[in-house]
Amino acid sequence: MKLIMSIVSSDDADQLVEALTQAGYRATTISTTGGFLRQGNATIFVGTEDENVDAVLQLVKETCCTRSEYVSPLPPVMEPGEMYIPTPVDVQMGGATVFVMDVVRFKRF
Ligand code: 2BA
Ligand code: 2BA
Repeated sequence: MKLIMSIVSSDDADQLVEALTQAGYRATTISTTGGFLRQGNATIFVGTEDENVDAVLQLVKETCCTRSEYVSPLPPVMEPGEMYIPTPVDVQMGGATVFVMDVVRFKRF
């Protein structure tokens, strides 16, 4: 068994969970925050048998399309008198960062 952890844009999360549940997979969503942009994203966990992993990854790929956006990262912690001029950076939004992990034990009580 594998645990598939997909970090996706909050905008794509509902659609992905819908696609997963319609295809018969079970999923859990938690609200998360990216370390770089410090904006909300969503992390979706799917526990499933090894042979389903590729199909789940395909659903993630189809649902979470990549788009490019200019955004300003949050300002760093400043000393008094220091000035911060925000420089927007071009980042790829959407898409998905996916980790597939081995499940040592799966229990339901
Ligand atoms: P964030 O950390 O908020 O990053 C958002 C996007 O900003 C990243 O998209 C990437 O395009 C850009 N970015 C991040 N760190 C950067 C840096 N040091 N310099 C320049 N650009 C940078 P993704 O790579 O698609 O990542 C989307 C979100 O997935 C991340 O949000 C983070 O929450 C998570 N993530 C990505 N890689 C991860 C990893 N190796 N471990 C844990 N979480 C990860
Ligand atoms: P939910 O997805 O909201 O599911 C609540 C309950 O609905 C489940 O209880 C199960 O009894 C039923 N259920 C869910 N999906 C089903 C399906 N495709 N067919 C038939 N019945 C279904 P639990 O199995 O005790 O799960 C409780 C919560 O644990 C789930 O909430 C979900 O958040 C998480 N979960 C369970 N199995 C998971 C898995 N394989 N991967 C990720 N999260 C899982």
